[in-house]
Amino acid sequence: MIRKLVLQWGAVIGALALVLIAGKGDVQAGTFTPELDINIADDTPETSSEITVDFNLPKGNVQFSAVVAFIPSDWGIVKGEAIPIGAIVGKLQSVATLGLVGSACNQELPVDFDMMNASIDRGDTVSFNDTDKSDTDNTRDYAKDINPENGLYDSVDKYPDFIDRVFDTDNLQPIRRSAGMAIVAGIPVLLQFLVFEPGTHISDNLPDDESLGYPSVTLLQNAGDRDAEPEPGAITDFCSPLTSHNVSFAVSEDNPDTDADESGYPVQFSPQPGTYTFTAVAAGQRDPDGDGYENSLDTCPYDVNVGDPTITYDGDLELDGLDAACDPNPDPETGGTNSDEDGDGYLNRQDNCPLISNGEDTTNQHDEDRDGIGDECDKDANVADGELLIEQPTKDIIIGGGGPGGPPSDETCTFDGEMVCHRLGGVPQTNGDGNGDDDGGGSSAVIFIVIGVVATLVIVGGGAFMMMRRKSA
Ligand SMILES: [Ca+2]
Ligand SMILES: [Ca+2]
Ligand SMILES: [Ca+2]
Ligand SMILES: [Ca+2]
Repeated sequence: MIRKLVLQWGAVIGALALVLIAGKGDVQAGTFTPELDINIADDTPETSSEITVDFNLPKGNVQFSAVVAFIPSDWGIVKGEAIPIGAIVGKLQSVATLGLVGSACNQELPVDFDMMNASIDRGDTVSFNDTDKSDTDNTRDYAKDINPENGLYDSVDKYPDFIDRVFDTDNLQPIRRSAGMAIVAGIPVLLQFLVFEPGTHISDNLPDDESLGYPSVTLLQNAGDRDAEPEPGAITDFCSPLTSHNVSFAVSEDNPDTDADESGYPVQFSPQPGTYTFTAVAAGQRDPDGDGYENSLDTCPYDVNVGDPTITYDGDLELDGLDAACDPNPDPETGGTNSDEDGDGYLNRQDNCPLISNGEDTTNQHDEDRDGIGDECDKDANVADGELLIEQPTKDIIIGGGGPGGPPSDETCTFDGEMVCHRLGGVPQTNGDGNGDDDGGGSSAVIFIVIGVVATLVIVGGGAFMMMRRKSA
């Protein structure tokens, strides 16, 4: 434990050192060193056990643009249909670092989610928008409880339609989905984990190697939705550090918001004795000028900053949010202090073109290549600027003292007389368990689908700033 703390502090100090160097004008790529730790409460083979995942981004790192976690294919999981909708299957606690209303990144915000088993019926959907303008509550459909009114958010009972617009492949069917809601600054924030079959192509920028296991995708709000319309909001930056602590329960717990009894359903089963590798693939946001600040944080994405945007006044003496490297009026004595320099409705620190009007009456922040720089000021609006930093942390978990590995048996997967593990026919067992053999489970050409136990408060696709563009209450 002490060693781990030392390592973490080492990472923080390293990141700070880089920021200091970058502030002096050296061109370097942004730092991106996400940390993954996974622990299992009970290492007994073929039993239902709680899994804990910690996924953190140290201070000074560029923010995530995407995270997909992979669960070894030998892990056994109960299929989504075998657990009641609304049952609590886990919880996630996170601490995000935010910049509010154009200020530096100095707001720490703890956010907790109870994760509920949620519908995977893609034929029965709910919108992320407020489609019923006749009511007066201004609540968006995903955060309502009207259809049906049963104590569950409609985004638990129904499949959010925007999910299909996030991925680079059409018509992806998850095996399992869990959803949680937290109210942040009056905004209902939806967090989802979706688990897909091994080899599923999630994003053009991320690997889809079948041997990695089952991809578990984390979605925050409707980030990555190609049809989403941004809005000015109070959250103007989403910064590091970011911590997340995610617990996937051994068995489901009762949801206090419903009348039904949803407790005691197994959530997942450990495999046979062996060593299994969990993998996370994370992409960091781009930083074309190499000053250490990703485009969503950098108001001068093509110029090395004078100061550090996470520190108040640094490089921005008049506090308008524009770094002096590209601020047309950086002098507090003679310049204007304009927190919305181009007057387009987006504060400078939220605006993806802070010097060119691209507000809601024009292109509304459109960013074709999704690099965090709006089309209106992007040197090439069709080619993302800056390197995509990819990191792939792993964690080995030993079950039953180690062994040849393999999925749990049918008997293990039986609950209340039903075979509850999800199985796919005709799909060869993959070897993503890290034990270097062919799993020895040849007779069972059976795949056990694994829930999204690995997750973090991050997003696939368009970057963290979608969260900031929800209107504040
Ligand atoms: Ca810059
Ligand atoms: Ca300034
Ligand atoms: Ca603008
Ligand atoms: Ca762009």
